[in-house]
Amino acid sequence: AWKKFTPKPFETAEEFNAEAVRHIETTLARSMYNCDEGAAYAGTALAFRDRLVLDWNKTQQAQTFTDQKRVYYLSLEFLMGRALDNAMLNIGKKDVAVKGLSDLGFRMEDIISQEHDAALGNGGLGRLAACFLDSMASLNYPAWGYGLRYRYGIFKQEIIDGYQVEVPDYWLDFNPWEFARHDITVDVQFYGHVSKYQDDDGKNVSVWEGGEIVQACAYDVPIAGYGTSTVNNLRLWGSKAASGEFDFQKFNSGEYESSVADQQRAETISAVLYPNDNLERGKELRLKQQYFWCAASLFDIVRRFKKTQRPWKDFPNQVAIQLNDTHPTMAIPELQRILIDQEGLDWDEAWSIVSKTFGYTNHTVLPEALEKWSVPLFQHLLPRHLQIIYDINLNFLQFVERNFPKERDILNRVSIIEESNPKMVRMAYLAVIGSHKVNGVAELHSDLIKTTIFKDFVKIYGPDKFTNVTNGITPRRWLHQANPRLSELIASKLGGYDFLKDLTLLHKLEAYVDDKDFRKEFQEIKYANKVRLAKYIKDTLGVSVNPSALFDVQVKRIHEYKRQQLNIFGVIHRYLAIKAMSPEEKKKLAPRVSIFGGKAAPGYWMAKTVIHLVNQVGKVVNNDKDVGDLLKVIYLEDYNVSKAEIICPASDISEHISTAGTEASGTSNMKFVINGGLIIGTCDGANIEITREIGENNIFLFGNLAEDVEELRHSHMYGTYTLDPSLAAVFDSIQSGTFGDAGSFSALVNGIVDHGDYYLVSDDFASYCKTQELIDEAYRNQDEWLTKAITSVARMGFFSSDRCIDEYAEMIWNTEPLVPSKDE
Ligand code: 26M
Repeated sequence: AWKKFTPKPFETAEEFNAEAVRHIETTLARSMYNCDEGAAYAGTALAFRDRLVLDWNKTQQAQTFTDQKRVYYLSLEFLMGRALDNAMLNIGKKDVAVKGLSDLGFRMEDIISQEHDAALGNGGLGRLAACFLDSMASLNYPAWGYGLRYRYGIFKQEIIDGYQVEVPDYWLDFNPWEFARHDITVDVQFYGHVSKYQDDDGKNVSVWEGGEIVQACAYDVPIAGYGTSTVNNLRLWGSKAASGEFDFQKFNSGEYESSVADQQRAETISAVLYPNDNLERGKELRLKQQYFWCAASLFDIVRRFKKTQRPWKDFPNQVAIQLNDTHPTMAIPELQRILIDQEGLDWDEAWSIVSKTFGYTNHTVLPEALEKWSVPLFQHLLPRHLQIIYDINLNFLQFVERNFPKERDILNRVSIIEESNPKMVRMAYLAVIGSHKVNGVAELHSDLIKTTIFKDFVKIYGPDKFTNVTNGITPRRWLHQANPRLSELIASKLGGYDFLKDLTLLHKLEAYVDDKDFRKEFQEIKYANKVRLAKYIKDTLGVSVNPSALFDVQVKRIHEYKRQQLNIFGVIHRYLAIKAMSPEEKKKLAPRVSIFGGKAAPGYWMAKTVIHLVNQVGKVVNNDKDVGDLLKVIYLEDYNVSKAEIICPASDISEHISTAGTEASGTSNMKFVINGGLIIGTCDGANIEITREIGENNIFLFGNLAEDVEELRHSHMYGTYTLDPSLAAVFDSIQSGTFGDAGSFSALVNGIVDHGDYYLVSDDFASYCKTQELIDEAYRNQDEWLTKAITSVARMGFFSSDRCIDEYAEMIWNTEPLVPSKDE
């Protein structure tokens, strides 16, 4: 028999070093003689990984043994960022490693920054999935993430001559956080045709035959909880040619090249993350990715369930599957297919199981983002699933007809199949019909989906199928890791770090809002974080910014609805005002640094034009002697999770200024406020609930309300439309060539002047500029500003992703935590 392996985890700096050096010399086969920061990172990561893996194995064993209901979070995106600092926080012993590394001549900060970001996501949706994994593990929910193991994450952004250039993100050269499970594979079928047979009992059976097989191979990533020994699993699927398919005959018959080509075609499925965010493009490879991942995940989930030998009716009591947007909607017809074609259940029995298993989270109401797939493409790629979708639709429409016999058009409106040319499968409708709960991600958004895109479905199913779970963020990464000094200050007042597990404890900080020492320390921390960002700006862009200036930050994906154009037009307005000021007037103005960052989808020309404009404005403003320190405009290259961890703690004001009703929630708004920054924002998404929590005196709101947007748009088209005069002056300066070739920006300007100003930039411009002036004024009173910032931090307890996960568990998943036993 095997002897039980008892690990000797390091306790001291010396013991840590011994482990790290052992890994560098043996696991990596490197000599300590030339141990650089990369090797030191690897040694550190592997030393902590050893401790993680033991808890991981125990957690998985305990979950199998108790066999309670598990949650499966299906997401095409997990925007994880770096893992080492998070692993050290969750495992403990970071202090030991800091000491050990310093004995070897390294600084922990440098070692941490050696790691490549795991950037398997576009933006908010992918980062939300990462925060949810952290919270599910920290709260001890038996939960799995399922995703794709992209070889290339979101592209890296370079700014060259003021333009975005995309560079591939090959991130897998050294990744100590994944474990290839070469023994865990699933064969996934594509193309082919469906044949009908009668079985011995005369029952019709459909068989999906022919086509090609691609193999899914599991790569597992441990997800450690904070302050618990629970370590959950994130399973990412990589694609490769199936062994049966990889035709060795071809080798022997001289078709070596075509054989390798087949293999490469299979590997293409998991090669690259689609870089769109809130835009649907209907590409075949994207549908292939979706089905590949859904089929592999469902096979895995069903395989695990079948090991329990329970009857099928128990499936929804053992399995909750959450769909992160419509991207995993194929999981619905796939489970129905498994149950009827492979397990022999009849349709109704199967459908009752399927529709109790899934929950669907919607993240957008933008019509251009709603997924639709053409029926001919579907027919070609997934013929059996198309049949099943038609049957789901038929049953559903018959149900609707019975309940609404007098309504003629409702059937057309709610049909999963859009009767266009070509016909389209509406994935959001399929997701609603196949799920027992549908949720939006902030109150306003959850209300909006009930009155717009899913209005008819509220009538059909009643309002209880629709609910809200307002987004949140993990305080571990976004407070403690990103802002260790602030976290330490809070802990010193609250008597420890319990607030990292129960963020509502922050409310106790309000008692210190007048405490002199506390205020001073709080302010110093903000200043130090700004100094750090200023240094980063100097090092990367060569521009000096004054850390005492007001740092005004907008970092997020570039999208017209998020209105970076409103921000940069406001900056130009400010620039023109400064140019017209007397020296006395200038003295009264608070110096400002306007900081932008974010990626544009590679094919999104309008977004790329905005990036170009910001860079051109920066070039002019930053070199204008009349302006000096009063205004600087910065474009930070390649905004990602790790950069957000530096930027969020360093803002005075951040901008969340979407056209009302368009930003489902937003989550960076929460990250900025919890780090002691204030917000300028519209009444949109989670801004509304942030205002409710922190108080309207502590936020700068402006602009039209969601309920008025439709009418305003209508009046642009059919009424008299006058451009805001200040905005007209901004456009005049752009068009006179102040910021380089005016032609480059004409599409941007004309979209507002001539083409309906869909995002209401002109309607909100005056109120935006006015509010920016209020901010200037408020910033002059540093004492009041500080009070606002501290009060806001104290009132942000609601926005922890731990609260979200408990709400999902209670309202949607019906699951309980599995608290690890002490001796484990
Ligand atoms: C769709 C089709 C093809 C390729 C990519 C996509 C796609 C990818 C990402 C579509 C949407 C994607 O993400 C949308 C997103 O990030 N939504 C954001 O979700 C956050 C978390 O709920 C919210 O806070 C944001 O308001 C919302 O915009």
